[in-house]
Amino acid sequence: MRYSQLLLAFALAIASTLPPAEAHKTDDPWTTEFGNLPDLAFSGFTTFAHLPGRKCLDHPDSALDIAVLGVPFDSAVSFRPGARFGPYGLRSGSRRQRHERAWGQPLQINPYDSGLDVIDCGDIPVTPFDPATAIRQINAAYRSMLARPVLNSAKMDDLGMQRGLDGEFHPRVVALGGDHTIVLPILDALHSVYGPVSVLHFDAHIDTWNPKRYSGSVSLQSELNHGTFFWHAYENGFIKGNSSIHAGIRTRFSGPEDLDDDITAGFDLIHTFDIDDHGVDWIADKIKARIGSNPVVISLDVDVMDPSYVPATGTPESGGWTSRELRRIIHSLVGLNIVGVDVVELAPAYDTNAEISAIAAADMIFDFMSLLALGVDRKGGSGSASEIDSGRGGETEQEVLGRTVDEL
Ligand SMILES: [Mn+2]
Repeated sequence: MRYSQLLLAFALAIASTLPPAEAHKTDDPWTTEFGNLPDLAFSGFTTFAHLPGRKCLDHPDSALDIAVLGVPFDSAVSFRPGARFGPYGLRSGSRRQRHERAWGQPLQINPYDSGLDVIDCGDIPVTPFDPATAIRQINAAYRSMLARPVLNSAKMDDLGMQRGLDGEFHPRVVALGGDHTIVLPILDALHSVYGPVSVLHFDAHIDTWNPKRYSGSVSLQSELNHGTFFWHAYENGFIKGNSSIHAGIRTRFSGPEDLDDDITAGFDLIHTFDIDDHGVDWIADKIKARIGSNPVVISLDVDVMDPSYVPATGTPESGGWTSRELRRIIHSLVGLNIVGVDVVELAPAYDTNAEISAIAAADMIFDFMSLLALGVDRKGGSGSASEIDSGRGGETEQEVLGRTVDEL
């Protein structure tokens, strides 16, 4: 008899001697008086939003709809380190989100009780000593998540969610960074399922910097970092041409050539000051017109918010959006064809004792979850695309509108 069979036989023998579970429960002092109480905001295991937790990477056959996945990697940052603790910070900041009380008035939905199963899959145990291997680990883990069957394909169909090039639904992963470099292996994985995707990038920085001109680039390894990963994604064909957009940009550049490279990489740009000149609705309309019905990855660097709201980040820039402004923009994006979400660059060591950054960042994830739960507007875009001129050349918004992955 094999060792595993011996263990199983032993376990069965022990189980047969125990009383039935129900009989055991009736006289249990906790169960009798307080049984089945849900956890409170401050009690319980700290999963994201008190979601059920499972180390999914150890269960490659388990089905998933929406998975929260921590990516504690920060070995490629240019200024303050510490985003490896981002997943921990985001989970802590999410403690007041509970499925029993998660119905949001602006979007009229509870994303944790909407017919799609949402679980916290724990973290990818990325090595902190070898960035190249860490990038491969992130890619392998993300591909592992995408390769699983979904639990509620009828619901996904009902919501109009994007199918992969294989005609099947694939899980949606909400990645908790980590520094922004993690998005390169994520885009690589998503590209293998959907083909080239659009990117909606909330950030103070463009992150499309040409690695040949990026400070500190002294080797092949160093050319991949949290300021250059979108350039690599463009060069590898992971991003669909002329159909991505930044929102909230306000950093300094080497010169105008950085912005030329940015256009080459496929991005339009909304400056942080556009909110004063044009308002929230204009920004949301411009985003929807640019993305249309393309499969889109939403990548949020928490430094898009002003450092007075989110001090806990690696490269803070003054003059950012308030958390209220950003949430209103996100609320206006219902209907996007979202295939992946990440929230990155939260470095809790620079937060206040009140965890203001972590709470704001976790609330953005709540809003993204709500967008996922509300599904895709199959008409594509806002319908106001023709009124918006990107002014950056390339494909017009009308050309981008209405496309599906089949046409790529
Ligand atoms: Mn940034």
